[in-house]
Amino acid sequence: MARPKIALIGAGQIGGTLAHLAAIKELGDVVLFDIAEGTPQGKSLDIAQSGPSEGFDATMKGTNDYADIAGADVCIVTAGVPRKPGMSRDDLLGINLKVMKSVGEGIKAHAPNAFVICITNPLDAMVWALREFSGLPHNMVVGMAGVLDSARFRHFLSVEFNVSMRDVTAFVLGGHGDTMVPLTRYSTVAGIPLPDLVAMGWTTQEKLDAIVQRTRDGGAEIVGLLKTGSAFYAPATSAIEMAEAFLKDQKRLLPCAAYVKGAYGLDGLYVGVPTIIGKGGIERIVDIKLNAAEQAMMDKSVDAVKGLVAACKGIDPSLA
Ligand code: A3D
Repeated sequence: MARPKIALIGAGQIGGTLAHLAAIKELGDVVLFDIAEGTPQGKSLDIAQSGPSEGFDATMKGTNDYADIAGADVCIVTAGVPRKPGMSRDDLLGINLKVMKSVGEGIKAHAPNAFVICITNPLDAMVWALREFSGLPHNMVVGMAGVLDSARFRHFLSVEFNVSMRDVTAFVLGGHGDTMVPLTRYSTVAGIPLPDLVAMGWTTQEKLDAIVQRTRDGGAEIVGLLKTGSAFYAPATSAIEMAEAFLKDQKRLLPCAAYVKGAYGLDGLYVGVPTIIGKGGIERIVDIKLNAAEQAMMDKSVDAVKGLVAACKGIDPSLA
C-alpha cells in the first residue's frame, strides 16, 4: 500500500517543523513547497539526512512547482508572512490574502481531494478565503488555531496546578485573535472542571483570569520574545495532531476553525468550534450549549471574524 502523501505549502519556520515532525512520526511521504528557491529543497535534504538517526521511512522532496503536490492526501498551508512585534494578526490580511489566492488555485489544480489545514494568519479569514479560492468541499478545509490555543491554556494550567499536562483538558473557541473564548467551564483536570478547582482552593479566580488572559496573548508573548517571527514549534505539533486524526481516521474531538452553518446560530462562517476529525475530514461540529456570558464572548469573537471576512471581500472583489 502506498504511503500517504503530505504536501506542506510554505517551507518557513512552521513548514520546516511540520516536515520534520511528519517524517519522525512516519505520517507519509512529504513534499515541501515554497516560492523561495532553494529553501524547500535545502530543508528537505537536511530533514532526509536525519532519517538514518531517527530511523524513519519517508521520502522528502523540496519543490517550487505545484505539480509536485499532485494527489496529496493532506495539505498544510503556512505560506505567507508572520507578524513582527507590534503587529496584530489582522495587519497581515492584505498580503496573505494574495498568497491564499495562489495557494488555493494550486491546490484546486493539483490536490483537489486533499484534507487542507490552514495555519496562515489572520487564521479564520484566511481559511475562509483559501476555501473560496480552492473550491474544495467545506468539510475538507479547516483552520488550525483551537488546538494550539487550548494547548497553551493546558500548559499554563498544568504549571499552576503542578499536574501533568496530559491530565489537563481545555477548550478555547471562537476566532483566533484577541477575542478568542477560553471556556473554563469545559476545561478540567482529569474531569474536575476549573470552577470546581477554584472552589476547592487549588487556585483563585484572579489567577485563573490571569491565565485566561495570558492564553489570549499567548502568540504575542512569543512574538515579543523572538522579535523576528512568531511561534512555530507548538503551531506545527497542533497541525500534525489534526493531520494524524484525518489520516488515521481517529475521530478526534478537536477545536478547529471549521465552516459552521446552523450550529451556534451561524449562517456560514469559519470560526473555532469543537469538531470531530476523521477520514471524512470535519465529520461533525459539536454544538455546545453556552451560557449567557460565554455566548456574549462568542458573539464578540464572531463579529471580529465577520469584519475580517468583509475586509477580504473589499480587497478582492472575486470573493464578494
Ligand atoms: P515564515 O517562516 O515566514 O514562513 C512563511 C513561508 O511562506 C516563507 O518561507 C515564504 O517564502 C513562504 N511564502 C510566501 N508567499 C508564498 C506563496 N505565495 N506561496 C508559497 N509560499 C509562500 O512564517 P511561519 O512559518 O513562522 O508562519 C507562517 C504563517 O503561520 C504566518 O502567517 C503566521 O502568522 C501563521 N501562524 C499561525 C498560527 C496559528 O495559530 C493560526 C501560529 C503561528 C503562526
